[in-house]
Amino acid sequence: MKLSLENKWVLITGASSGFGAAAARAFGAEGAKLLLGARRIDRLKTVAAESCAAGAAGAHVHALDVSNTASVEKFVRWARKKILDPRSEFPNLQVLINNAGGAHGMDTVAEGRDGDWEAMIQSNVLGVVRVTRAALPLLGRAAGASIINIGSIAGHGVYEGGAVYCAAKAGELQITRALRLELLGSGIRVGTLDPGLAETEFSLVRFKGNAASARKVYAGMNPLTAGDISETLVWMATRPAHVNIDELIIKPVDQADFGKVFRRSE
Ligand code: NDP
Ligand code: 8X3
Repeated sequence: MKLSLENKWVLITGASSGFGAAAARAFGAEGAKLLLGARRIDRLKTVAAESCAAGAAGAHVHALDVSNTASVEKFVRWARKKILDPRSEFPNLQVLINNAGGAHGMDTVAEGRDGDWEAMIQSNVLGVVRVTRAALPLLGRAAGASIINIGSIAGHGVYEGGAVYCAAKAGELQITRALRLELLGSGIRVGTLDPGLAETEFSLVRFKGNAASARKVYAGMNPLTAGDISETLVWMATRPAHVNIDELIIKPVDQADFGKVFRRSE
């Protein structure tokens, strides 16, 4: 039977755009109570309002930089206070979605920049373990509590210009696998959702605001949407409590592999 998320607490990192924002709206539509974090607070507030309009039982926002331990700990202290509010009907975190991350640059190793490499490892790898370590004490007492990490097909292979991003997402995959071993017996479910090409702000960030380069990534093909991902996240979190969706790869039909993309002529 589908698990209900009504009035359950769901924490989403990187909720200011793309997958995270769509997930806030989708979990909101299930009647969940949302704890949303990212660096852009104005964007988070808009997402929170949209989530409430979609049906969320509440949506709260707080600044979060997953690449900074002090910021993560402050964010989770804030989340804990919200969850432990005596007026809360279900004072447990039901779902943790480690989504914050992305790619910075597409340079070869020979031309790569330290700042880009550090940002990718900090957010996609260390961000996941930092947030999970801090939030774990909040999880676990509710049946079907889940940690869902956002990986990528980049964690399952490599492409030129993607060395560090692919390494980071491969790191996320191994962290997910280790966590599943470490949490065996706790009842907490651990999974990773690993998408292929999806049109969000991902490429705009990767190409440092160059909209033409970002558009080219999706030219002539039908990419995934943020809604495809959020729908899948809700599906993973609402499986019966004894079911763990371990690793799920989701790609557009037009993408057979990284560079193997079917593009219609303009
Ligand atoms: P977006 O750029 O639209 O969203 C990225 C989100 O991550 C934003 O909300 C951003 O918020 C947040 N974020 C980035 N760095 C940090 C940080 N240091 N601390 C807190 N939040 C941060 O892209 P997507 O929605 O596409 O990306 C979401 C996840 O999906 C990423 O992990 C990405 O690697 C992964 N992914 C994306 C794919 C795609 O093709 N789009 C495919 C496979 C995986 P803010 O800037 O406000 O902090
Ligand atoms: C994003 C998908 O193929 O651009 O994680 O690396 S890809």
